[in-house]
Amino acid sequence: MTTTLEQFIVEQEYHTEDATGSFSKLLRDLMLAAKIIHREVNLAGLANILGSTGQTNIQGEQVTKLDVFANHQLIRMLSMGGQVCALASEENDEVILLPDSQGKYVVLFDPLDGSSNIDVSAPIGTIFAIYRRLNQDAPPSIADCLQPGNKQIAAGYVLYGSSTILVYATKRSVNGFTLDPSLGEFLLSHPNIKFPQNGNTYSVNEGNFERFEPGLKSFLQYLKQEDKATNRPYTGRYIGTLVADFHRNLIKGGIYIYAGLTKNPKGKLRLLYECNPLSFIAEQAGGKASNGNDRIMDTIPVELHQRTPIFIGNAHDVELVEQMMASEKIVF
Ligand code: AHM
Ligand code: MG
Repeated sequence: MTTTLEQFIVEQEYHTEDATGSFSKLLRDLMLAAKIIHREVNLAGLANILGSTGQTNIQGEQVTKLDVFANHQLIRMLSMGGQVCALASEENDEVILLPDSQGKYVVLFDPLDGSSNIDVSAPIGTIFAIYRRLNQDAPPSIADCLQPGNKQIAAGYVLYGSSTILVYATKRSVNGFTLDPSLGEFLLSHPNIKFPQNGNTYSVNEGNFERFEPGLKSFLQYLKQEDKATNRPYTGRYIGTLVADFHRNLIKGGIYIYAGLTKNPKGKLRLLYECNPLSFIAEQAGGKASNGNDRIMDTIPVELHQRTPIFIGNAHDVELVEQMMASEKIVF
């Protein structure tokens, strides 16, 4: 039997205490934004939407036309939908507060992850994290957006790849829904996702090898050695779109790494928009996410666009790299 995302959401709502429909409505708003972004992504190359806007964002990165489009769609859908009181986007300098909203939720997102892959028709994605509003009786504030990842109630991503898949996690389970373009519906294709235990993929930008700390270099060398019992050598796969690399490793088993570098100890990826939501999904799927020392989701955010190193994937791989880095510890 085929289950649509819509049916799945209604079914889940039935099992939750929040039976007011507010959370389901929020998910529907996200789903609609995802379909609109999917449509535009599939036109990239035909419509005049490739390339840069000529501007840079708060992170100093080039902003592409599709970044702007995706960001605009998400902000529009979520702020019009009435279920959120605050939003934060990787592409906006400041939080977006909706003081007149009675919305119970807060959404943080990376509208288009992997922007540098747009112009080469490689996979890109959208990542989102959902939190509860801190105080229903007070106006929303930046504090609503600076909650630690362990307060997430749900998280997900949409991967615009060979097909478009929406993976969505709650504390109950992680499920994947593939978009059937002929129906315009996301259909349940990957129920109850768990990291396979025998995966042996590693994903890291090895161009940075000389900038890695010694323990990480040792770990990468270890992965390349021959040993049948531990499935080594591992296979190296790196697309350069976090969502796509994470998704492959979630389905096949493995580890994704974006470490601190000698000149850049916090690495590149953003805690609130990229690392927290994927960490939530990883843990619900039986995996682990660490900054090299501690659980990513226990980090207390101090600023909106804060970065963190990330080691995410199968628990045994993440634990091993943590151990190897601890035994050859250096402080950048
Ligand atoms: P962004 O496109 O949202 O700015 O995300 C940053 C991207 C990630 O998707 C990807 O994993 C990483 O940057 C790749 O960085 P690098 O080119 O340094 O390997
Ligand atoms: Mg990103």
